[in-house]
Amino acid sequence: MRPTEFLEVFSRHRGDSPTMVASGVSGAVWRHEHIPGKTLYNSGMSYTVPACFGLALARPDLKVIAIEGDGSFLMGLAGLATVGRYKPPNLVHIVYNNKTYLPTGTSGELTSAAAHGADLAGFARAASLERVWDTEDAAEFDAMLADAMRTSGTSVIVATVELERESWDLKAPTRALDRVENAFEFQTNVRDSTPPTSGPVIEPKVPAPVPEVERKEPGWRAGAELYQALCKSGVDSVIYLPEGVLYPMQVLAERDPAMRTICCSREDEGVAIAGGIAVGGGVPALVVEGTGIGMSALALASLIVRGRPLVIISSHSRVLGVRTPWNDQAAMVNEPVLDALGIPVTVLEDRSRADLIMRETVRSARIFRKPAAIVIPPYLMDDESDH
Ligand SMILES: Cc1ncc(C[n+]2csc(CCOP(=O)(O)OP(=O)(O)O)c2C)c(N)n1
Ligand SMILES: [Mg+2]
Repeated sequence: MRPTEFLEVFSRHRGDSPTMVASGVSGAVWRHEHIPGKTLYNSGMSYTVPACFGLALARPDLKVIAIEGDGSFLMGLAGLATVGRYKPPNLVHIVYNNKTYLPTGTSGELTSAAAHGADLAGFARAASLERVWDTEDAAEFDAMLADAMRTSGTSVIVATVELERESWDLKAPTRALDRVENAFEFQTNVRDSTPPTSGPVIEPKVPAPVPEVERKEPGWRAGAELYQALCKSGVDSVIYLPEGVLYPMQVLAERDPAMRTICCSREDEGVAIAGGIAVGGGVPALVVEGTGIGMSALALASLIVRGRPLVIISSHSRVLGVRTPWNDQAAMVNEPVLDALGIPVTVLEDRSRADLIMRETVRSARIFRKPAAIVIPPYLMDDESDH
């Protein structure tokens, strides 16, 4: 299909659905049919789908659309596996597959793996997604998108689009789009979208009391104390990747039916999921090893630019961090990366201060509309210690 056909089909079916568009394809969607508040542009190469996934979880009353190019899709394969694991019923994932990177304003000759046999729909099926389509035909794309918009489930449509650079000059933009303005417009629009009367009602999450800790392994009593503090702070979503120090907290979050708990496949993708949850009105916490902060600089920068709150709980600090030789990298990249981004950090040196520090960190993240971090040194998880 031609790029203009792709955009025309999308405009006809999108309705009121909030749409995030990845870097690359953003320019085309913006020029063709900018509707203030409905579309978030330049949502990051691999972070668009995770952010839409987070928004879909936080706002089950909305159908959320992600559009990304083949290059972004390939960069985000780990996040695709997470979406396949949870399969939210209200996510439509569209891949604009021109098999190249950056065709606009360039020679358009630098191809992606999609031009060399990588089967994008095959990746989606391998991620255990069931509603996956692949087409080169505009009429088929029309029928598939219509179905995806009216049917419950996570749908993936890989639309192969011709490389036809002239059709990108659709409508000249009247002014450059401001990234911050666009983010706030989008966020306000999502907040003000009222659930349809026939849709599911969103119940506010009330954290259940933490179950008694039956396990005797090291760190479980400490983990329960920290998890209880997290629940009391107002956090309603935990996004984590398993790791040794914070493992008990992560297990307790998984066991708590009142906590929206998501296991991500990469921490940077987890940051983007948390950002989507925040756009949907949730209060997310990222619970990860310091190494994961090292992977997440760009994703965190994106949250800062767009004014999205996030509480980060990350293990290993630069001074109090290193117990074993293999923790050295976590200690090297945790606080230094947070500092470089201007993210405020408190090292929780004593467990008796957990309630206070978590409550106030959540408050700061929400008021400043940006990430705020609590760093957990490993000794804090020693059950027998006074800390
Ligand atoms: C992490 C990262 N690396 C590189 C870029 C620069 N970049 C912006 S758009 C783009 C191409 C994306 O390719 P694709 O998703 O296929 O979209 P297309 O350009 O074909 O529309 C690149 C490499 C970026 N935004 N982020
Ligand atoms: Mg492309």
